[in-house]
Amino acid sequence: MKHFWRLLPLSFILLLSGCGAENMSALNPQGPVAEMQFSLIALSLYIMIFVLFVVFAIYIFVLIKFRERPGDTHIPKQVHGNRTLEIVWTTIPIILLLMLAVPNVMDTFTLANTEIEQEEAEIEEENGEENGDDVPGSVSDQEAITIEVNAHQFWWEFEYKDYEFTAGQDMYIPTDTQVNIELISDDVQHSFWVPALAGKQDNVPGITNEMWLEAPEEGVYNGKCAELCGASHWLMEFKVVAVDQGTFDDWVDGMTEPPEESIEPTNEVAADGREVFEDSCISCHAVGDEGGQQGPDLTNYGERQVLAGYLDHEDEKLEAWLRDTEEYKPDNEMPSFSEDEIDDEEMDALIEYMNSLKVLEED
Ligand code: HEC
Ligand SMILES: [Cu+2]
Repeated sequence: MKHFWRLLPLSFILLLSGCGAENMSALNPQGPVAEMQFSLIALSLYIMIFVLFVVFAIYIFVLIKFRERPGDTHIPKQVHGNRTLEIVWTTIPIILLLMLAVPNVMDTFTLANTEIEQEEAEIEEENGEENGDDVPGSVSDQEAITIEVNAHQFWWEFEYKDYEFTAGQDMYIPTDTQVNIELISDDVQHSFWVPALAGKQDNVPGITNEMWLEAPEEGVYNGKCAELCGASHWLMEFKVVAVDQGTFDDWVDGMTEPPEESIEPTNEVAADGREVFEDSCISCHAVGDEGGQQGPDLTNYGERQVLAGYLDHEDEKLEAWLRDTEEYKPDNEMPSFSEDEIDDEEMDALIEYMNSLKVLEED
């Protein structure tokens, strides 16, 4: 263990890379909100490093220069106060704190104001014809959309306010568009966190918290609950799926009016599956505008990135989940289904039906 200390930098790197999983790192910011927050982190880090070096340099200099030397019994000159020094060491911290405070306060207001980008977009639109097209990377010219995020033990519900429908687990958003987010909870406190897109904000029962984010590029951004909310808190994951505007419009159409096949399947096996679904599942899960809201909306289940937030989206996993939900998410609100309730044949039909639940055309 003599060289144990050598492991320290290594463990630090491992720690950082653990947080740096693809598309799930605040250190790899995407979009205006995350970039703004990252630059604040960077600014305070640089200031702290500067202070650290200056203080340690003075410290080491003083240690060496004024150390006790053998045979030196002379007592140094005794001083009381030094106006110049005191002014210097009061002014420098004030300047440093101002350098921290001004951008922090300004960005805090920008981030709290969900109208800001919208207003700028409108102004841009008004001036659009006169000064030509907008600057790339500047505020978007699309209208903002609003999503109400209702966090549940242990899943996510996304209500698209402008379109009046609900989606579960996967939050689709159009790229380069401001997405205003209203955070609520009906049970306990949760926290909505998509590290690559924006800092976290709490979902608090009885309060609506607001934030906004914007994704510059198409892709899947991982999100997670960041507030201990129960036994399966650590499995309470979701995805933000950023797609181009055209795909998003198609998705919205599909979610508001799912394909006929999802409601009355022509495929015989899927039709049997739909029956099982109507018997056992529809009271909690909606497909289209039919069904309960006690569990995630399943209108686009076939296109889910993962199952129940974190399981691989495979038939075996779905069956295992339905047979024993407790095994995969302790304390979750969904019942398990034994073979007495749903036999193997019905199970296969149900899975076939579930996989057919898609709203986007396959290419
Ligand atoms: C009492 C209400 C209830 C019933 C009945 C119910 N579920 Fe669920 N279901 C839930 C809840 C709540 C969750 C969220 C669990 C979690 O992740 O914490 C869920 C999650 C799921 C998921 C994962 C969703 C996703 O987006 O990945 C699937 C799939 C699912 N249920 C399918 C079914 C099927 C199929 C049936 C019928 C055999 C069924 N459920 C019956 C409440 C219910
Ligand atoms: Cu939670």
